[in-house]
Amino acid sequence: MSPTSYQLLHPALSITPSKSFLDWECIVTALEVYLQAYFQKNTPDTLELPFPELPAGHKSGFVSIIGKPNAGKSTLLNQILGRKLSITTPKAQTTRHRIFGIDSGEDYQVVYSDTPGLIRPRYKLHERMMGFINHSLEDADLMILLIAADETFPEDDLMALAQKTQIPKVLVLNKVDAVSEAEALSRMASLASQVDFVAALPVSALKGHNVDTLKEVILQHLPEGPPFFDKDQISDRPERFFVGEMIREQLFLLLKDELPYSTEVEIEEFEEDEQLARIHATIHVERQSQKGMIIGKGGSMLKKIGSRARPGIERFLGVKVFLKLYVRVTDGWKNRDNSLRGFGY
Ligand SMILES: Nc1nc2c(ncn2[C@@H]2O[C@H](COP(=O)(O)OP(=O)(O)OP(=O)(O)O)[C@@H](O)[C@H]2O)c(=O)[nH]1
Ligand SMILES: [Mg+2]
Repeated sequence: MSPTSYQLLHPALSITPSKSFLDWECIVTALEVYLQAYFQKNTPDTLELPFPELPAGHKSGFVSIIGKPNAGKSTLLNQILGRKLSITTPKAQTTRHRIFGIDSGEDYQVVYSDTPGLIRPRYKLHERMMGFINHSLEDADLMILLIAADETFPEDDLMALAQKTQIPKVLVLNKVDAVSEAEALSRMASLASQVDFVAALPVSALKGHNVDTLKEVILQHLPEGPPFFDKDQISDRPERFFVGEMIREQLFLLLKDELPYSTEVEIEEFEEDEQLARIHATIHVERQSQKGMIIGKGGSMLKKIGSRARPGIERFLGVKVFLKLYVRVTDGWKNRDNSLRGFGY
């Protein structure tokens, strides 16, 4: 992974193409020009060094959390961060994007990617979701292969993905609280024999068991390097993204059967001051017949969605929230390029 925010040279420093790159005189002159310009721009009280002071041995890297739907990837990310960032529900395919969760300490920064669960795509939204998994692996330094100990479906595609991914891999067997010790051990042994892992450990993401050990193991396998983001930054996504996710979480928790999979949330208005956030959000559905189900009798379901989502949004933003929800039919959005692009897929 090459950090774009820590490029070695300022863009202003360019060497005229007519000169040879081995023309040291030219390089030295260009450096002098750059340094003069740099120090002129930065008077002593605004001077910022291009490289911040870092403790010796500072580590950093990108870690992708990969697994099947419902394995507990988002729960693990939240547990690692010590706060709720990614939404989690008992329904599969809750996460649809790649979401950065940034864990920083004095001498490290780990940028975790929560990803959608690996499935065989059935429509364009699925294709985009699977694209996010591949994309997250392209620039990762390490892969966490997260497998639920109580999962009974075959994991062949996941193991194949792990086998062809040429970065260090850590096997994490999650939900060990839901199975016996003997079951967990035999599952670990069978999975560990299929792929070359640098480490393997059982965890309970829900209860937090072994998560601190996992963090230590990850740091051991990351390279030394500077942070990629400000140390107080928690994600790459804006607040409004997480607000949309928290509304979508309620759709997954409250709506039955396949209906949540036909919904998408779009934040239309987001105004926040020190006391209040005014948020208008539209819930898109695929068909007219689904609109009534979201609204419910006399608007009861829509009201329930709003009142269940609001406390979490208030905790997240730290202010009171005025939330207005609308429902709109966006014909077959899951399979339309334009709609998907508009929704950030
Ligand atoms: N018993 C138990 N349940 C867990 C554990 N970790 C997660 N879960 C539950 O498993 C369900 C799925 O968790 P998520 O974190 O949403 O799973 P995910 O892998 O992100 O799922 P997708 O986003 O759909 O791919 C939720 O109901 C969690 O509470 C665990 O360690 N033990
Ligand atoms: Mg998830």
